[in-house]
Amino acid sequence: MSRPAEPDPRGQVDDLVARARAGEARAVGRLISWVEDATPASPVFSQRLRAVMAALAPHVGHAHVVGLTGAPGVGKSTSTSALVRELRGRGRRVAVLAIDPSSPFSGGALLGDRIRMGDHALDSGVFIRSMASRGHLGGLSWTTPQAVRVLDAAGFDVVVIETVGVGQSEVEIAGLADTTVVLLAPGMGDGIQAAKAGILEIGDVYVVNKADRDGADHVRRDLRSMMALADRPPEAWKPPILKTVAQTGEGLAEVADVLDRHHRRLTASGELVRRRARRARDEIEAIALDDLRRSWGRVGTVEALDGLADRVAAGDLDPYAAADQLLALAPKPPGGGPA
Ligand SMILES: Nc1nc2c(ncn2[C@@H]2O[C@H](COP(=O)(O)OP(=O)(O)OP(=O)(O)O)[C@@H](O)[C@H]2O)c(=O)[nH]1
Ligand SMILES: [Mg+2]
Repeated sequence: MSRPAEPDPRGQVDDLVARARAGEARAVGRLISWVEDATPASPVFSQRLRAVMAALAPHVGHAHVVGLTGAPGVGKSTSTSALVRELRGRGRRVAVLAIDPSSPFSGGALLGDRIRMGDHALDSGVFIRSMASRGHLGGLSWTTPQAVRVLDAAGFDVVVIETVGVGQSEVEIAGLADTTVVLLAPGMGDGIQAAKAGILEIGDVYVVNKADRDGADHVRRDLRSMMALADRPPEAWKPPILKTVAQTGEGLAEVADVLDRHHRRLTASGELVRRRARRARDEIEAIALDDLRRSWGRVGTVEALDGLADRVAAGDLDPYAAADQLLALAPKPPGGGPA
């Protein structure tokens, strides 16, 4: 990865975006690297990111963003690979972002994923990228939505975000995706575990994988009875519970069908637009708060915050008045719009 001394001129960004849109995988990969590089507070990289995002903006909104989550070992990577094969058979261009929220490094699991994904290595209609989450804001890095933007603008019909369901990451992925697929498997904690993890609220589609093993029907029954307790308006989407054997691809055609059906439903009801606006809202907020925090660093507000904290702790000042003082220290945002 090259580290330029100054931001790339706008022309270079436009050229790269044009090449990405023409289907050049290297250009897509480069843009995602730029997105990742921008995470540490660096004015040079973040200025470049701004230029990239401005160039992409007119081209986003086409891709169906599918989040796929589930406990470690349920078969997410195997399922993703099988789903990619199914969607390719239907002529779709598919991108996969495999996010590892558990560590800032790409570990052994991701290496294993790469081998499994190797099936698609020579297919230009498939783009696969592993991203280590830096846990910048919450479990999933906020670079994820930016990477999705790159893939969307590059013309992929489906973008699959695959992440292991630990902690908050599955809730966050549901916030990023148009359609959230929750994967389960027999012998992995089953339904009770599911209820605990709060996955009953996030799934648009449930898939019981490893249906070749004993207990898959039991998991499905458990899930179905728990979902029956949920309060849903009669016209609401009822999350289907499918069964698959990801290793052989069995059941993946049904998964692809249901994904299409959900996408059509979201589009027709206007929910797609609402979900995307909600997502954009979160993104704007994250970027603005991040900028604010960084600007505090620049004007020495961290020291001021320490001082204010001491005074609040001593009962000398109330936290609201302290927050007002802190905000008053932040420099005003540039008035001229994006650079
Ligand atoms: N019997 C059976 N095994 C499967 C099936 N799908 C996946 N597996 C196996 O289950 C293991 C885990 O599969 P992965 O696809 O790596 O699961 P994962 O959810 O991506 O795992 P992590 O990335 O570690 O969270 C592998 O040994 C797979 O070969 C299936 O349908 N049936
Ligand atoms: Mg995996």
